[in-house]
Amino acid sequence: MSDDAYAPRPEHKFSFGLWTVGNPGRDPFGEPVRPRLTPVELVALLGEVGAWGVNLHDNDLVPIDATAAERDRIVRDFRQACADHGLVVPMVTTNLFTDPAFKDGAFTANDPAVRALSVQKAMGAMDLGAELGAKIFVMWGGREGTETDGCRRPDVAVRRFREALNFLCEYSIANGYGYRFALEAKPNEPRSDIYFATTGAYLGFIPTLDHPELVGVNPEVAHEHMAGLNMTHAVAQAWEAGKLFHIDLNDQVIGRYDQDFRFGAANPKAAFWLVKFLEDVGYAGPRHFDAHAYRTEGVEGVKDFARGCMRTYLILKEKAARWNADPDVRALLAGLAEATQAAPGVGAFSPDTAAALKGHRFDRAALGGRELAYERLDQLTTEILLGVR
Ligand code: GLT
Ligand code: MN
Ligand code: MN
Repeated sequence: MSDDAYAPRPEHKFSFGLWTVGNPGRDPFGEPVRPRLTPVELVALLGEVGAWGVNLHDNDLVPIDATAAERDRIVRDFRQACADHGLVVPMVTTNLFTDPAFKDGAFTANDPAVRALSVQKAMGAMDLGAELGAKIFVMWGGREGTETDGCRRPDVAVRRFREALNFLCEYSIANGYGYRFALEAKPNEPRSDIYFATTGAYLGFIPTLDHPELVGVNPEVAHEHMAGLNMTHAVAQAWEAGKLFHIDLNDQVIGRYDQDFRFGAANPKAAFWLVKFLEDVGYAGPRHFDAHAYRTEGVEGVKDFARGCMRTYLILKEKAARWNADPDVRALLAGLAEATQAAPGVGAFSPDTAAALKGHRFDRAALGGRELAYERLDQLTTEILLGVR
């Protein structure tokens, strides 16, 4: 086991939500196909497959109607299970989408009582997470959206979301919790349209908050793909802005239903570019797999699913190192970085640099005629991925 190059180790920071390995296989057309494991049993399963962390919604662990005494007993048993199986709780979140009270959204709902309940529930989840040692608080606004835009003006929803988040940032500060909030975008499902449909939308929203330094994003592969977008580009923009606070790894075919497939299952090349980016820049946060096993699987299949997510990540990490070291790839990249004709640099603006640049005569036809060899570059990538290089 330990000489397996693709065996998960704690330093890889692989985590799973209780709701991922705990997914019983219900879909809109069919009943559950797997037994519902308890949180303690799920921790044991994650320990068995070699995960490092377990994430949760408040109600994945504590039922929404639990008494204070029940809550305390459940939390005590869960902490003990985490200690027994060597798991940490890096991230928590709150479920603001399952209960019918949230059918019109939570922080953005029209009823002020629903908005207040949502903030109250989020505070409770923050208390719970702090008790479990979590420092990342994910916010996925699954019900923050519409079927008919007659119900509210969308800019009002943005303001309501800001007000709630500002309140919760202050709550974290007042209690010394040290949370970093990670906003997770999704374009649709379960609402017809969800506000802040993409990671880019959240990156534009964060600077308008009272504590932008506490707030970043949690991009998810499937959610960017549902919007027809390039996940690696979204992640790169978040990273470059210092806002990649968490990441949800899974897979999704563009144009299909909300699939939440095992990481790399549908688009291995896109997964490769993503892993390569995360490893090249030295992303040091959790690698969270927000996915679930096919509905054909039982408990053993759930373990296969979880092991597969981590194993694929580590295989792609090895392929990325191979790509970076490949002499033909390196030669192509070095050639591409070379200027083919003398030209003034751009650099910092000054009247002199601007004048030099305006006066320079470029051989534009030569620039347009240059062959870039991206076909060869991509074929080399494909051959590395297919294992013949
Ligand atoms: C839900 C959703 C995920 C979110 C989770 C956090 S819950 O399963 O599909 O993408 O990350 O609330
Ligand atoms: Mn999802
Ligand atoms: Mn997610």
